[in-house]
Amino acid sequence: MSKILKVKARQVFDSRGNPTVEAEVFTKKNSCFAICPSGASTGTYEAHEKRDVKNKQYLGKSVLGPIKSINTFISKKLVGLDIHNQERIDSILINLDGTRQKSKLGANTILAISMAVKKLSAKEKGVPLYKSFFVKDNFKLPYPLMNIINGGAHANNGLRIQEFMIRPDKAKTFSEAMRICFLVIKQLSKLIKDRGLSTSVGDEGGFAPMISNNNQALDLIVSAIKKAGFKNGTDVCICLDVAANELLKKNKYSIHSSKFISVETSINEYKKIIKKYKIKSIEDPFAENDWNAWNKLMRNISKVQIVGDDLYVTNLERLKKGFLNLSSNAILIKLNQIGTVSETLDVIKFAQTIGFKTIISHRSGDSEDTFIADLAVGTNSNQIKTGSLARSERVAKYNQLLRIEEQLGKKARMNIIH
Ligand code: 2PG
Ligand code: MG
Repeated sequence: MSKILKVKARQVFDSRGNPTVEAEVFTKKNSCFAICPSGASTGTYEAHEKRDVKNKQYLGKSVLGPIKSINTFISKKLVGLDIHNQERIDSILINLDGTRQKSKLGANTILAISMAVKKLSAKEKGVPLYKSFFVKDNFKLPYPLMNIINGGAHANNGLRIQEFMIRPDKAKTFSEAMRICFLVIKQLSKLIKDRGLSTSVGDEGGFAPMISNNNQALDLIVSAIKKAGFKNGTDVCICLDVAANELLKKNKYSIHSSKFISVETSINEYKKIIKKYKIKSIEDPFAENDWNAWNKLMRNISKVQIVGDDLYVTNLERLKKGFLNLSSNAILIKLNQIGTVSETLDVIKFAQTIGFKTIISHRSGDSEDTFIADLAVGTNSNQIKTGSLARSERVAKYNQLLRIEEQLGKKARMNIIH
């Protein structure tokens, strides 16, 4: 047993320059800190992110209230607890809040502590973080879902789809996966420049050229894959995050163009682009309450990974509903959608039991914290979505996975993809 001495929080900044919570937990000999990320295209059912909305010093975005809660009464409640008893600590935090969506204390307040506790427990045991989750051996590296063109709420180019990603399905090692993505991105950069467009990047490090048509973006990616010497659909696969919550109006969607069309017509359009561009994964193809649309899509297509993000918000109850409704075959996992490490692990375990692929994800507002890289390996998650090879807060996660791969040495294996 190793007792918590104190918890200290401070306000730091995320990759969009917004204030966020950093919590540092101390035992007698050690300390660890963790930083909470923040989303832009958030789901209605996500746990609450608490900010000082009335404090105009930081335009209502500061987190001085959450910091104060941690430094005063929350710290007191945790002092003396065993750092290795994550579930007990998390359940105390959940009960201290006592609301369904953690609206009293804020999931950002709670999660920063929960992650710091997990890190410190591993440090006290002298094991790397990835070895402190439920996988104990045969560790596998996740396939990167690299977001190389940004649109939607993450850029201001007018692209309807939020994330255009590549996944290097044929890579045999994580380093090779990185090399393949690197080569495609360099080609894409050239192609964008050749068209006289800007190669500046969006919130997640992907290019954000001023194009407003999905197919134009997809054509660019197909050319980049080819120019890099790979085959689209086998070596490298195109994956999308539509973030369709943002594209819904009166039961109609404007996913494929600015025109709002029915679910049935949207599905037909999906079928066309899946075929034309050999798309292998689509996240949030429809909105968070449109369970029927999700089910229709699942029954109409095959061999495509359908990922629930805003649909499930890393929430066990919603995942169970989606499973019974045949809504998807994969789930995106974001710690701050639910608010504690223990609840996140429960969702991952359940998802894996029902045969869903688990994809660990960053948020569009993120930080140098690399917790999710270890989480992906330590939970045997098939994929990780953490932006492009640009912006240090994104690259930091990939670099951590390279370190883990090196540590595992000959034992390192890639996860299964299909
Ligand atoms: C998403 C995420 C991460 P945000 O929609 O999947 O890419 O974006 O953090 O803005 O919700
Ligand atoms: Mg998403």
